[in-house]
Amino acid sequence: MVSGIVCVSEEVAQAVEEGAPVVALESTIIAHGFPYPANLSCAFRSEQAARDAGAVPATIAVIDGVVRVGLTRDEIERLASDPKVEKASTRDLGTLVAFKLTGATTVAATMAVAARAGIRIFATGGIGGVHRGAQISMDVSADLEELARTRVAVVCAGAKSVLDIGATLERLETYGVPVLGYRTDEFPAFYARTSGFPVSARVEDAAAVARVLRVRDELGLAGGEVVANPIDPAFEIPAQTVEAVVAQALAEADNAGISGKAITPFLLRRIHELTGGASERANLELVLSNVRLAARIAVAYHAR
Ligand code: PSU
Ligand code: MN
Repeated sequence: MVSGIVCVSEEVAQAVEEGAPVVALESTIIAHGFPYPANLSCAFRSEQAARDAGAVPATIAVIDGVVRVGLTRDEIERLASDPKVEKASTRDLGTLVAFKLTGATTVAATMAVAARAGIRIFATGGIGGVHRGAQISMDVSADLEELARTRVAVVCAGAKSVLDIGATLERLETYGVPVLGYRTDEFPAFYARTSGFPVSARVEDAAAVARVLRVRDELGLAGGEVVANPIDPAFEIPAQTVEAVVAQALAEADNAGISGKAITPFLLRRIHELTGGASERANLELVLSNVRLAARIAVAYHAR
């Protein structure tokens, strides 16, 4: 227990205490990122991938009003199968705990909790960002605000092209968040390896990322880092294919009047439905690849 309302599993608490490698994992991806039972398999395989690469996985969620870092199998099953589980961003943490509710944490909320528990590295699929049309809707994910203030590195496959990727990168630059391209000069677009936009720096291995994190710690810089890891070419879906599907999903969301926190889950679900198995497979593989990289970064970061 970090406090009466944050419960860290024994395994994670011991690893943090010893300065051993730990990788935080989010739970919105479980509750709202994949259909059941693919979500369950993604969650369990992610935890195993972290272990296989030498790090302790710390999946984060709010369960019946308790902020949990490191979940049991039953808790993960519940997040995967209970449709009533809410999507929880940073703003929701207070109410979920105060009112004893259950929520699956987004990148933003997971970062906030990970930092509180002393975890420096986090793996996910894709980050939220500036939505297309944000000039009017002002829909910008709280993930970017959290990256601006919370010192946790987020290993991801970039951002989905449902977002305005150029504007997302501009906002990260404004916030002083480095975007480190893992063996790439271009920011990846989730299913596709390229987006046409440059990263702020290229890194060749996990040790280089760990060095950057340590320097940023030492300089006392606020905020996190984005580590952008392009999807394996074997699972990549061509940008034009994705674009057509995204355009259709966005039009449907618009027609159905869907907005706010519901838009991302809606778009993810429609993209999965419209591309059949391909996008689900790609999504799973890129998550696992991100977890493996995050674990290697954690191992390098904690080796002193
Ligand atoms: N992007 C994905 N898969 C996801 C998400 C984003 O490719 O599952 C989830 C993450 O939890 C992310 C959240 O933090 O959506 C962003 O939601 P919003 O745009 O409402 O902030
Ligand atoms: Mn939003």
